[in-house]
Amino acid sequence: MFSYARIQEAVIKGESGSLPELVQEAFEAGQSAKDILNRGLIQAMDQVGQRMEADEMFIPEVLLAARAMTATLEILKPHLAGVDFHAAGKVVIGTVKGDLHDIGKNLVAMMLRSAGFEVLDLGTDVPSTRFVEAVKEKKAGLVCLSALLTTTMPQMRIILDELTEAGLRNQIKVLVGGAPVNQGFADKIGADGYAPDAGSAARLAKTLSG
Ligand code: B1M
Repeated sequence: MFSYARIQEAVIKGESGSLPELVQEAFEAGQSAKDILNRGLIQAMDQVGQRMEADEMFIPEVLLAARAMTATLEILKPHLAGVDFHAAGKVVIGTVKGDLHDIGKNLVAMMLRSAGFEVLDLGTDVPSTRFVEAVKEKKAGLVCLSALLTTTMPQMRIILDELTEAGLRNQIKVLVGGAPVNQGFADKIGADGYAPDAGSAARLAKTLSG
C-alpha cells in the first residue's frame, strides 16, 4: 500500500533496494514524479539534514540515504521532463587551495543537490581565481567553501576579496565550513554564513537564497 511516509522512511534508512518498488506503487496510485520528488525524496532528505544536526544520524548513514536518494532520482528522471528540478538556485562549491580533504565537501554538495540546488563542484585544491571564474560562468547565487586545515582557512578571505575585486560580491552569498572553521571566523572574514555540518549547510543555503 503506497504512502509517502514509507518512501521517506526508505530513503532515510538508505534502503536503495526497496525504493524502485515503492516508486512504482506511487505511480500506480496516481502520484506524479514531481510529487514523489517533493513529498517523498526531498522531504526525506530535509529530515536527514535535521537528524544529522541533532546528532541522531552519522556520516555512514547519511551517505547511504544520499545514495538511495540518487538512485531513486535516476528512476524518476525520465518522468521529470519540464520539472524545474534545480529551482532552489545555482551553487559553486569546492575545497580551497592547498587542501585535499573532500569527504565533508562532497557531503555538503550531496545535501545541496538533494535540497534542489544545481551544484557545480570544483573539487579540491581549488585556486581563488577558479572560484571567481566559476561564479561568473555559472551565474551562481551561492559559493560554498570548505577547508579542513588551519593553514588553508586564510584562502577563504582571499576568495572573498577577489569576489569583491571582480565586482561580484553583492550578487553572491558566501558560506564557509569545515572542521577548523567557526562562526567567529566567518564573521571576521565577512562571509554570509557558517554551517557546522552538511544538513545545516543545505538549510542555510535555502534561507540565504530565499
Ligand atoms: Co587530514 N587532517 N591531513 N587527511 N584528515 C585532518 C583534517 C586533521 C584534523 C587530522 C589531525 O591531525 N587530527 C589535520 C588538520 C590539523 C589542522 O590543520 N587543524 C589533518 C592533517 C594535518 C592532514 C595532513 C597535513 C597530514 C600530512 O600529510 N601531514 C594532510 C594534508 C593534505 C592536504 O590537504 N594538503 C592530510 C591528508 C589527509 C588524507 C588525504 C589522508 C585524508 C583526506 C581524504 C579525503 O578527504 N579524500 C585525511 C583525512 C581523512 C582526515 C581526517 C581523519 C578526517 C576528515 C574527514 O573526512 N572527516 C581529519 C581528522 C578528523 O576530522 N577527525 C584530518 C569527515 C567529514 C565528513 O567531516 O570534513 O569536517 P568534515 O566535514 C563536515 C563539516 O566540517 C562540514 O560538513 C561535514 C559534515 O557534515 N563541512 C562544511 C565541511 N565542509 C563544509 C563546507 C560548508 C559547510 C559545512 O560550506 C558551506
